[in-house]
Amino acid sequence: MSLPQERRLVTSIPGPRSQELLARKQAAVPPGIGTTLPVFVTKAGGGVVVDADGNSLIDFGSGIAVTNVGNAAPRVVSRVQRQVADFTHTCFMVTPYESYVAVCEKLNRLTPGDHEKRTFLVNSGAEAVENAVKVARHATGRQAVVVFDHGYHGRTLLTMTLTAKSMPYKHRFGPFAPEVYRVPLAYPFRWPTGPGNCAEEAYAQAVDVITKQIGAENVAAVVIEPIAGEGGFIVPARGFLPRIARFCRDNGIVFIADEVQTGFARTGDLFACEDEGVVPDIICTAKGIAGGLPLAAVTGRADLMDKVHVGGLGGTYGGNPLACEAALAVLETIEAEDLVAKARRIGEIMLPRLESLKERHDVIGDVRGRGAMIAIELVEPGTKIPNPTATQEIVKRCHAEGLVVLTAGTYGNVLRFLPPLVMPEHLLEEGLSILEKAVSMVTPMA
Ligand code: PLZ
Repeated sequence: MSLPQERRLVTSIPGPRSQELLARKQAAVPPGIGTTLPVFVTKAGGGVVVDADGNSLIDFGSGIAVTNVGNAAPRVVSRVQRQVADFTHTCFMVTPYESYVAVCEKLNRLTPGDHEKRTFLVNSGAEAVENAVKVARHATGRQAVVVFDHGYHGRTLLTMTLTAKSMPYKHRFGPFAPEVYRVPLAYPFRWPTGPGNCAEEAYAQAVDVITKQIGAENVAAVVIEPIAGEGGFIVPARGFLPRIARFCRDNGIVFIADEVQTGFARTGDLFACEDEGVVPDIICTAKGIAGGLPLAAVTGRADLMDKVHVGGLGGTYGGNPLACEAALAVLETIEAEDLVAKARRIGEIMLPRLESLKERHDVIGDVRGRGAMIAIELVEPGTKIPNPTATQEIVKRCHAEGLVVLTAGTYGNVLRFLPPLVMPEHLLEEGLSILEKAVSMVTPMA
């Protein structure tokens, strides 16, 4: 790793050069494109991002769960460099190339289930989810799509409709796509009768809506994140996902796992569905798949995928050769560096420290997550009332100290941690110390 793996602050955050660039951004880019932390990046790698003022920040965001293998990861860089000099694009649908096929073969082999599969490649997570729904509708001849409370699936018309949260994703962007129905998610921390019966009760309620309000025979697909990402890193109560998957199987409904955020070793398994042995009919992947190059994939049962007529799927850039080379490098890196184990180790370091922080500060209502996908949910002390104000204050302090952290959650009260899986442990520990200090400054000890 060529970049020094250290936190180093040489200006305030953001520094003068970043502030100048921010002013240019504000004049050139609409405010609809937000900024979490206005430092302009010049280099990144391992566990750090370096900004235009020479500050080196600890990265607990991975560009929203993308750079699992690290930024500018060596294998990604060398494969992409070779490819960019050979050819940059032909369009796979015009004149194909091997790397696209190799990525599809690997995903067919590595995704859950040993049934026969097919994969095709697109550009973004939203595009993958949207295509998965197209395949499910085509294959079943049905139209309804079932999604969950707190779900996030993208910003296109269909995926924005599938997304639960109005502000900022849907507000004044309607009318929305038809035939989308929402059912409860087994959210243990907020389940009215407590976490104990959450899986069973949420499942019963979901099935009630599906069978009584929609009609199971009208449902093409159920789309679910095995851990809800933008919705607040909600790990569904154990047993919920397998029950939903079985209901789908029994009713001819295509079970689509949106693993856009959870995929590629992030949760301590290659895919999050593996944790409960759930085998989706279709799995959507993106983000971590190509180390930062834009790529996404739809992998599904061959009998479903093969139903779509010749030419019914595609796009100009889907499976761009640079992105495919990057994906092959990512898969090599995950294996060679055992990033599944690294993700687990990150969880083993983070969870106990966060649990002990929760003991000391009752502003933390819940600590949750798996592997390197970890979050804390902030509440008004002694209650479950969401505390977005404290969340923002903690984030501000972390940013000022050179720790990149992101928020999430339907109520804007979740701090989420997504370190690159190659993060050196001393930076992980240092990042946690910054967070602990920020929490204690915002909320005195209980
Ligand atoms: N499905 C589960 O997490 C993207 C959104 C960032 P795209 N999440 C980050 C933002 O605010 O736009 C995401 C996801 C899940 C689908 C998507 C969509 O993936 O690559 O952003 O289209």
